[in-house]
Amino acid sequence: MKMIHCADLHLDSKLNANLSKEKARERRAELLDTFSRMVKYAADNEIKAVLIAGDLFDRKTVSATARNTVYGIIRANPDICFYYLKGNHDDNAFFEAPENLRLFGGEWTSYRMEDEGIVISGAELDEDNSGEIYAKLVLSPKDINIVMLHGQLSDYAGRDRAEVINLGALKNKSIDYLALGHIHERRTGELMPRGEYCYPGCLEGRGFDECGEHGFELLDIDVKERTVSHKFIPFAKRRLHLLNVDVSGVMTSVEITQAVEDALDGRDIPAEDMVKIVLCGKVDVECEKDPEQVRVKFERDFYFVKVSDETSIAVDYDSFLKDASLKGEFVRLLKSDTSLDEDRRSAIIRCGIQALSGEEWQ
Ligand SMILES: [Mn+2]
Repeated sequence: MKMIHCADLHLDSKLNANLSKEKARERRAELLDTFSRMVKYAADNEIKAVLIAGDLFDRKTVSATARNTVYGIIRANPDICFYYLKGNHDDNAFFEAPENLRLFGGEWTSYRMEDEGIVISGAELDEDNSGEIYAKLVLSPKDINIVMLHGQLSDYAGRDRAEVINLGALKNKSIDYLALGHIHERRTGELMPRGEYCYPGCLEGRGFDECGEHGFELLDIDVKERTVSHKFIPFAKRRLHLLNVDVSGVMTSVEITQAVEDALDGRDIPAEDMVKIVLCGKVDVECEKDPEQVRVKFERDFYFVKVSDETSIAVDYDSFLKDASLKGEFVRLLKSDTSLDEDRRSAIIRCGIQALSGEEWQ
């Protein structure tokens, strides 16, 4: 008996932090399409249940397109049962829920799968119930118990406000698999005495804080042996990559471009992926660097490219010590200004040198 466990799809995200309006729209369509592909995977592989552990949608208000598409996909697959536990971004959008969609509420709700001895339980955490809800969870040790929750483990600093899941309070509850949602990277571990917990991570990465492989968890339940095994299935259409390029010592944008090219050579990044190039290291105050020129050079190689200049400036004060030019005078003046810290001083020096060299400020 196989099941899919996914979470944090964030369908209908705005996605406008990095992407242009057109690309954001295209990417939104892709997120929906990945959900659709996942359900097709379920249908093709005789998977009978899809667990969605929260954040199916990104916002309280869901677009008609996203809602109708999701309803349509669920209705078109009546042989698959969808178990959907809402997360902190989801609204109660399913007022006319398809028949094969199982929902949960603020108290524990359990669904027994026919003839399989498998029970799927879940509760939607909020600030009122999250304290005492664990004591109310009573499961039979004879069943194969799958429990769904959405929230963060206490040792993880989430960026969104969400209820904390008390893993300790879920021990010794006869849980075989704890299907979690909220943390966007895959994470799994032991849940004593007979189970495991798992965050599958988000189905598609959306920002550069969600780099690497994304997908869902495939559960294989052996009803006779009473075992639950699970493995990660990479499924995202595109991946995001962070490429740190140390450009210390370079003097021109051409050299920076070469350094990025060398760094890219070592990574096998497919053309359909998204790349953020981070320029780092210390560059000379007179280094001519134009991040936009670097971006334009690589923008056709990938679906999306962003260049972030995080270099700091190395000022070789000695080389200006005896420089009689205006540049030398300018550097000496700033060096003697004790009200400036080193970062600020070198930033001003860089702007000044560029201005004195007749270049645009950056
Ligand atoms: Mn989420």
